[in-house]
Amino acid sequence: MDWFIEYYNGSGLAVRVVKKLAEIEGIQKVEVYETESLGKMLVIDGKIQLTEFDEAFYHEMLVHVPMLSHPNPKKVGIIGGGDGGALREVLKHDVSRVVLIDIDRNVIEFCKKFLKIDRGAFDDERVEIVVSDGKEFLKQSEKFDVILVDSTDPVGVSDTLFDREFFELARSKCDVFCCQSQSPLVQKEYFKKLLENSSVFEKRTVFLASVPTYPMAIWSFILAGNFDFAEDRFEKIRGKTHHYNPDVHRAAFALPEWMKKEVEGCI
Ligand code: AG3
Repeated sequence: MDWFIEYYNGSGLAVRVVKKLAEIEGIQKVEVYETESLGKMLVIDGKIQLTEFDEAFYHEMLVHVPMLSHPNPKKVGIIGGGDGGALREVLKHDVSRVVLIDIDRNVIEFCKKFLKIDRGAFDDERVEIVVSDGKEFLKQSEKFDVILVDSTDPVGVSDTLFDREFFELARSKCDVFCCQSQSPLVQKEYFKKLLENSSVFEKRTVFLASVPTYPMAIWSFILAGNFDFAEDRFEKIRGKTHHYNPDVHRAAFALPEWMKKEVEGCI
């Protein structure tokens, strides 16, 4: 058996793989592996995007924190997220329309076929799939109650989702916004860039989640716009989550001292 290794800055994560299930190269290199102990694993351009072992930790936090911070989210936009994990979580809410905008058709088709973590979400009648650059899409799109950004690292095709112009557009197109904002430990420059550019929102904050297969296991998210935690609405999704609950939601906003120093002056 081989080891798949993702290297960070002088450290990394090794995952033993049983076999490669599929690979395709288009605008990104997309690989799906069967691993020895973490289930299936999606890798894009050499970077681990998810494993079945802990994808719920990430997707549930990216989705339920903002969804329960909006009073009544009916229309949701997901930028990126071609694996369908975030889409699956959004559909647990009482939504009427979800548009998923991913730039890479291969990711969507591949994940549908080999990963299947969407658990049928792609076929839900409330869902529309758009293959497009997220920023270009927003320039002409309708308004959403909630916009979520489930992107890859800001190298290559995701780059446009990290600049100020993108955040300005996003602000004009939703009430509540949430994006993944990388590892605050080993990807500080990405995190800082997002923090700075998201300042176009009057109100914004950072929360954290443990995602063991992401760089250094601590992942950050930015929540922005007109958000306010409506805890009572958890009743609607109670029993449907693996990771998320209101205690975890509240705790995610508690930042350790080193992190407070990182965001000091920005938030
Ligand atoms: N995208 C955010 C994780 C990026 C991980 N980066 C890395 N391993 N260098 C997750 C997409 C899953 N829907």
